[in-house]
Amino acid sequence: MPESKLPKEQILNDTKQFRADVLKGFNNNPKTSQSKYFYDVIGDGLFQQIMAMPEYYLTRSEMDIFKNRTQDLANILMADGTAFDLIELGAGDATKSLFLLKHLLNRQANFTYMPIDISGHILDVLDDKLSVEMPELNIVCLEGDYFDMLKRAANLSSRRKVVMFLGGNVGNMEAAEAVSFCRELRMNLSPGDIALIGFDLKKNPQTILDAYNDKAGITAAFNLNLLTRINRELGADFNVSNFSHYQNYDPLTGACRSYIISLKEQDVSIDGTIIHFDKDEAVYMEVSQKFSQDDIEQLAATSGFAIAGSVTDSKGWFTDSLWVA
Ligand code: AVJ
Repeated sequence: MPESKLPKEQILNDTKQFRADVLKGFNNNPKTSQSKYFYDVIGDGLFQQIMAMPEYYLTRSEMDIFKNRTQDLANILMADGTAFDLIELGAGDATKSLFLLKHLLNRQANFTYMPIDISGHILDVLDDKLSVEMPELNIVCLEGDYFDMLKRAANLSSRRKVVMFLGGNVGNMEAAEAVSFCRELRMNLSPGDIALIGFDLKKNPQTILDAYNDKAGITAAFNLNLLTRINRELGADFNVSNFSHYQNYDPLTGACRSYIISLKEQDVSIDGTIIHFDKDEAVYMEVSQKFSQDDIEQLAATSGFAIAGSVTDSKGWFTDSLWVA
């Protein structure tokens, strides 16, 4: 839904939360920000450009899995032969899942597709697209918070659940956050249900760093756009040219982190609150965590899942791991 079409109260609440989170983060020491705020209309467009850049392999790698290893994915999902609800967290335009949906329909799997997204507009577009492309698909759109909607899905039907969380989005969580997310996911599932989660794998460190430090500067623009968003929505006066993007990858921990660096000592006003920046001070923006198979097994075990299988792209760069509750 375009922002202008949201109910007025919703906009006020969202802005209130945004302001509170931004002020809290910029008053932290070290200063921090939340990556979920990258995605305004301009940020969405820049992320589309990121997915199309030569260095950003993640989308192509997971697409390779959904295009070319569809049968292996489906075999695990259909192993027990019973009907199921195929739930997708943050479905977006479902480009990858479309291959799986088509394959499942061809095999006459008995399932309902339930995309969950916080954007009702995105779900409307998806619903229209799928009813044209796959008129025989059963689809129930769920608009709202992931776990609220998982509870709704459980109330709607008592069928087996398969929950997909693709794109390496779990990588945007700090380690402890990822554990609590997976535990909460487990608590919302029943024994025998499946989680299908996308993980970007540890690989040559330079390949990873390049994906987040592209030559054309699109990732830099994506990060710096948050300052422009804060200026526009919260009445701040960031001079964006006084900041630069800095990316770091630690091959030992697998953490790929982005920062914004203040190029000089400066004061910025955010909605009347003055924030001081030292020269070369860093604001921590985002983690894109990379995993080994061991890391994945450990995360599954600590959150109460067993691994049913995994499907990896032809380069061995990205994996979709299937966990049984
Ligand atoms: C949307 C979380 C998969 O971390 O790779 C891309 C976001 N940030 N470039 C990622 C992102 C900078 C992306 N995910």
